[in-house]
Amino acid sequence: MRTICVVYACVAVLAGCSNVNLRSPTAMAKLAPTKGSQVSGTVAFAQQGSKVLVEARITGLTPGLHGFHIHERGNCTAADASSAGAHFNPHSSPHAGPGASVRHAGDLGNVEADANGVAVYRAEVDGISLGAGVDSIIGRAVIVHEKVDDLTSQPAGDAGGRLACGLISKSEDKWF
Ligand SMILES: [Cu+2]
Ligand SMILES: [Zn+2]
Repeated sequence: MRTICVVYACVAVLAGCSNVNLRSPTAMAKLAPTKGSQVSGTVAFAQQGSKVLVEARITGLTPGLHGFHIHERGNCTAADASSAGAHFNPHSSPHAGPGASVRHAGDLGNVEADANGVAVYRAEVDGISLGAGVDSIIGRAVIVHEKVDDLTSQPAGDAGGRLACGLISKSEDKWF
């Protein structure tokens, strides 16, 4: 009984200051610049039913559109982030945009930087999850590119070099 009371107290406190469902898994990626880049940022993920809400804030960009993807390997160690591999593509689909019914699961489209080089991104994405199945993005990487993703060129939208890379990790459960 005592345990139950403690849990309720924690949930009540957190619910007051957060609109994220406490039962939904969340994950984070901290984007760090590749060699010669100034681009950094944070990406937050929250499971919302069968979709994942992706929210990002990225700085140090040139104004305009930049390709934004989940790549298959959670390895940002190479100076150019080539270690993160290709786009996350568990179902061997062609490259496309986030609105397409057939696409790489990791195709998040583009972020758009303003005149100050700051991009804010928010989208509900299907085909990925924060669970344990083949669609899971935990342990993979997020990449921001030099150029616009044209959403059609194969295999990666002709988005050019990799400006920042971040490993996707499950957020710590702070409420228990
Ligand atoms: Cu990419
Ligand atoms: Zn792709």
